[in-house]
Amino acid sequence: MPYLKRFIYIVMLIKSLCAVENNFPPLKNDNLLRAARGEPVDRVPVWVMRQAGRYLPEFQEVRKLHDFFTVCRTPELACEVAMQPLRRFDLDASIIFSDILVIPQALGMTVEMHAGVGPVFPEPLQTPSDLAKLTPEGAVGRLTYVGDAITMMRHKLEGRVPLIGFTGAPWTLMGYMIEGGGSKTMSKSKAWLTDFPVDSKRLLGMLTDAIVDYLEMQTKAGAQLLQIFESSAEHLSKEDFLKWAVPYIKEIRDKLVERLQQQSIPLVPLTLFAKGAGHSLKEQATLGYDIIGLDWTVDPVEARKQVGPNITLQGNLDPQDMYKTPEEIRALTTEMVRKFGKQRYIANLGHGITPQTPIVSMEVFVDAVHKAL
Ligand code: 1CP
Repeated sequence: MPYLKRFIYIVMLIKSLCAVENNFPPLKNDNLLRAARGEPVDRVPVWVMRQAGRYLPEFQEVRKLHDFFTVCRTPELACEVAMQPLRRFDLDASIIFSDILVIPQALGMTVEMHAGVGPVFPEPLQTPSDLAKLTPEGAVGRLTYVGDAITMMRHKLEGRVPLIGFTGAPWTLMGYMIEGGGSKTMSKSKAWLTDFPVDSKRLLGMLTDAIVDYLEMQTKAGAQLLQIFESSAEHLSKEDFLKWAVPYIKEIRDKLVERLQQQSIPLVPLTLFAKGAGHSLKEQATLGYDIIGLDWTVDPVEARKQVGPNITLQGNLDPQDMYKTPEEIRALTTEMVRKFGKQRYIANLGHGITPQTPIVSMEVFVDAVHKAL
């Protein structure tokens, strides 16, 4: 029996190492990864949150034929839409097409995408007794389609640019699961934090464990950088952010490091994007993340002072600036890049690109980043 166990262990180890290698084509443009590691870059790398999305007519065409989550669950379709922005723009990274809400789905919740509304949970969590309905066992096994899409995308990219994987962070996912969709106030989720602190911790812990499994799986599938979206940090006070978001974000990184070390799998760079948490950059810089994403409310020079020299910053043009004239976009982008500087910097918007953004704005933004320095 011990021999059988050892044999299975060795087979699994070889399998996981092969998965990491996977014979992917060599990387031609590694500026993103070099920026993440603090190495010199040929040019400032740029990508855009939601770069595959509704502002692209070719994305709309795919969506006319297929439901949103069908696109996420079908690796060919997920790769096709992830490739779309790369065909148009000289981007330095690709991001796998998926959504943060696939984790609540894997935990047994129904999530629908309603046109013009966004995500809707027909049966959100109403009271702590609803936690019993969640199915954390084997959750990552219900997300293998994301790993399959990542592996396929690495091959389709032919080494052109690195591939980013991502997840929602626990507080943000908890918010969607309780509110039943996007919310302007997060009032129900905040009420959970005060009325049911023990159950809130249980839910956040359950999400943390699922996220660690999910990021491990994405790394093995071939993701070259991982971004954690704590998009709903903006609803928390500094005190609550440090209490209800930060410990889980730290735990995710610590557990992932340990898990990958045990299997001798190299850790990829990690980005923390906590929207609206510019009040806690110093604290964010202590969590072991390589890159900190900034929204547009944060001044680049001030952010650098707060995080110190050993962290890469990402961001942070206001997505609404993309509705300005090409001349204005170029001027604002150039100014932004010059404030951040060439080292340890990844250009991006300060949040996702919005659906009505003109295509020409993206062209100008990407070009202005590359020409700024
Ligand atoms: O009908 C459609 O086509 C829906 C539009 C859409 C798209 C293109 C949604 C619904 N999700 C996505 C893709 C998506 N979502 C990506 C793809 C990769 C990329 O190109 O960047 C990513 C990274 C996300 C992440 C995501 N989903 C976040 C975190 C980032 C952020 O914007 O803060 C959040 C909060 C979601 C939830 C979600 N999914 C979709 C919408 C419209 C929303 C936000 C809803 C709301 O809060 O009101």
